[in-house]
Amino acid sequence: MTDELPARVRSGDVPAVARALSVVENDLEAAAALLEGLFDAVGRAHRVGVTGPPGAGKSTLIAALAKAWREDGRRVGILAVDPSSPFTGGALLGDRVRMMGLFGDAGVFIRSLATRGALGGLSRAVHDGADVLDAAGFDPVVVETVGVGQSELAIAGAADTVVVVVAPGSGDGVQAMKAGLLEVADLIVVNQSDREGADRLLADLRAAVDLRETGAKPAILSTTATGAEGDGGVGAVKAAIDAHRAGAAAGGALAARRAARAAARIRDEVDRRRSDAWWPGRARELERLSAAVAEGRTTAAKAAGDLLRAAAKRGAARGKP
Ligand SMILES: Nc1nc2c(ncn2[C@@H]2O[C@H](COP(=O)(O)OP(=O)(O)OP(=O)(O)O)[C@@H](O)[C@H]2O)c(=O)[nH]1
Ligand SMILES: [Mg+2]
Repeated sequence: MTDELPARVRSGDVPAVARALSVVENDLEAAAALLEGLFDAVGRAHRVGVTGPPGAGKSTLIAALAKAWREDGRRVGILAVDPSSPFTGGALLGDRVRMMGLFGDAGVFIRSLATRGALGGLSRAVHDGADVLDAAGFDPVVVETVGVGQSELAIAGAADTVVVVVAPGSGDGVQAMKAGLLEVADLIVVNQSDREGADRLLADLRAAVDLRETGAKPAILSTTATGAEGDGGVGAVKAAIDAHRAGAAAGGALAARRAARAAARIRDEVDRRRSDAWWPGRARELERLSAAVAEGRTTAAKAAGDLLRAAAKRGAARGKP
């Protein structure tokens, strides 16, 4: 990494932002150094997580929102985690944005982060990538994830405002809600409201949210992100996203959420470093115990206990705590 990369990112230089995101994606040590040059410029952007079942219309909605934000003069940064699969009928976010006529607009920055390697690594890359876009002056910074697993939920939950997008039929919106999406949603959008079953889904979701006894109840809106008369409800979603942030900032919830996010990042980093320092030199022990577990002679939990006890004994013998 060159010394001037942080300065160029801070000035909003687009090629520098692209390069910084490659650093974040590929090089742990260089990413840490890069972020040291950015941290005091981070924290201004509104981070918006958009998640929901495959094919609900997340990318289409984000592109429509981006167009609306551009009309407000805001520069929009977008990270897409796990870009569209051929199975969902979804399209690449970049294609959506192009269709909105935003291609070539330097005020919209889009990047896909691949789900390579461990999910913990991806989560870190998303946080770091959002920091880069934030420092570069993009506001809002939007992260699209397909919210099906708990870990993807965790990534989406690392936002100031979480928008859950569901659609009639697509993976059954109510089912997705049961899988925990309802708990992380600050705003629920029933998209594809032009399609059969949208009213029913809306009613079901309203009923489910009304049953909630704890926590703030998310607002529920409906959209036709592909466009309808007027703006298909996109303007109301944009307003609700802004209103959530304003309310959270005033009530202290935003600061609390950001502190929790920071704590999670610190813990992840400590865990990673401890793990990286701990495993080398234990390959043979691991191999022996793995065979024992695989052959049904012990359990994985007991094997882990054996490893930790042996390490503690050796540490004590060397006079270390
Ligand atoms: N009828 C209708 N179709 C829509 C609407 N919004 C999106 N679609 C279509 O639904 C399909 C999926 O849209 P995407 O925006 O790619 O959905 P996604 O949730 O990002 O999909 P993945 O990223 O693959 O999970 C596309 O064919 C869109 O054109 C809508 O409001 N009405
Ligand atoms: Mg998508």
